[in-house]
Amino acid sequence: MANVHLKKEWMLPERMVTPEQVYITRRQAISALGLSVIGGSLSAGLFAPGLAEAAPSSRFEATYSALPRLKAARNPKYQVSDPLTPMSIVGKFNNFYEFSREKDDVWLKAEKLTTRPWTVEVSGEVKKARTFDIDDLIKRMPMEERVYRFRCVEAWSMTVPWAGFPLSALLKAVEPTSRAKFVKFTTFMRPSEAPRQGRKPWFGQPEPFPYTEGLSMAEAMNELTLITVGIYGRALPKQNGAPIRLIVPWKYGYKNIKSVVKIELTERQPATFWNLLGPREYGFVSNVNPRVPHPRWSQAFERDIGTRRRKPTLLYNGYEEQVAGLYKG
Ligand SMILES: Nc1nc2c(c(=O)[nH]1)N[C@H]1C(S)=C(S)[C@@H](COP(=O)(O)O)O[C@H]1N2
Ligand SMILES: [Mo]
Repeated sequence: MANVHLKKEWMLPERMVTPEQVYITRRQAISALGLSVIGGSLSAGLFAPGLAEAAPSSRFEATYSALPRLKAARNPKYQVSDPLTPMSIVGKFNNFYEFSREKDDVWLKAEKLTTRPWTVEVSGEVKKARTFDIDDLIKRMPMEERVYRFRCVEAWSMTVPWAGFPLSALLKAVEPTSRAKFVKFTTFMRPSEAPRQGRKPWFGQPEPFPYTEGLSMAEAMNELTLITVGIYGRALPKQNGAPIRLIVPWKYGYKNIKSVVKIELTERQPATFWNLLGPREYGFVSNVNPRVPHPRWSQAFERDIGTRRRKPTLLYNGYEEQVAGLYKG
């Protein structure tokens, strides 16, 4: 089993991202209570350490090998020269804030998520709004496998084979109206399964669950935009966003919303989770761009979580040919 405990020093947790005012508010609140806080370790000290070390890796293997296999032929058009990132890493290094602020215990905490029955409502500015049962949807849509690069805003990256179908195929089926300008995605809201969703605001703003994301119609219709139900030839593991998530490989990782229950076509640009939390740090568009630093770190390089190599970040994460046209002018 590959070592999944990555060095911490190059990890830039998105939790550091909570807007500066929130931290200031928390600090002031804490000092007002007469508690002491040691600078940067503020958030680290407040949360229990990950459970991954304590759990046997056989638990991971067992859960993973119980996932149903998916039939999806690899589309040779979408290949990447970087080596694939092993599932043992992809499945144990996750951002899924409904379950944890850490990365290495999401796979254990997400076990609680019920993924059947599961429906996805497709509604809003469409002529044929519908609620799909996940298994019907999988049967109905043209399934394929694509190897994509994935780049988190925290400057780590991976390369994996996803299975799914173009979002455009689903949108065509519901017939968007001429007023549809954006697509809004929403994750489940179930505090009984995902305890962080029920957390009371604590010295500052609450996190705006359910998690939401959005794309413009043109981005949603782009050939690369993939509704994803599988990885490495099996159904998605819970920690990776079972049973259905979005993959938009030219955008930062947080746009790749997990465990989607609703897809809504809208006239107006929707609010999104990270943009609500940190509007100055997380824009709506969020295209991977090595020349545009995050306000608190450079985006010029990234760390591959599989090979652990540092490599230069590519404009649009290497997908310039497919998407540059969307952003001309
Ligand atoms: N619902 C939901 N979707 C989410 C997140 C989340 O916290 N909740 N995290 C995002 C972030 S920041 C990243 S980097 C990717 C991580 O996907 P992975 O765990 O499959 O690598 O999921 C994205 N989708
Ligand atoms: Mo991310």
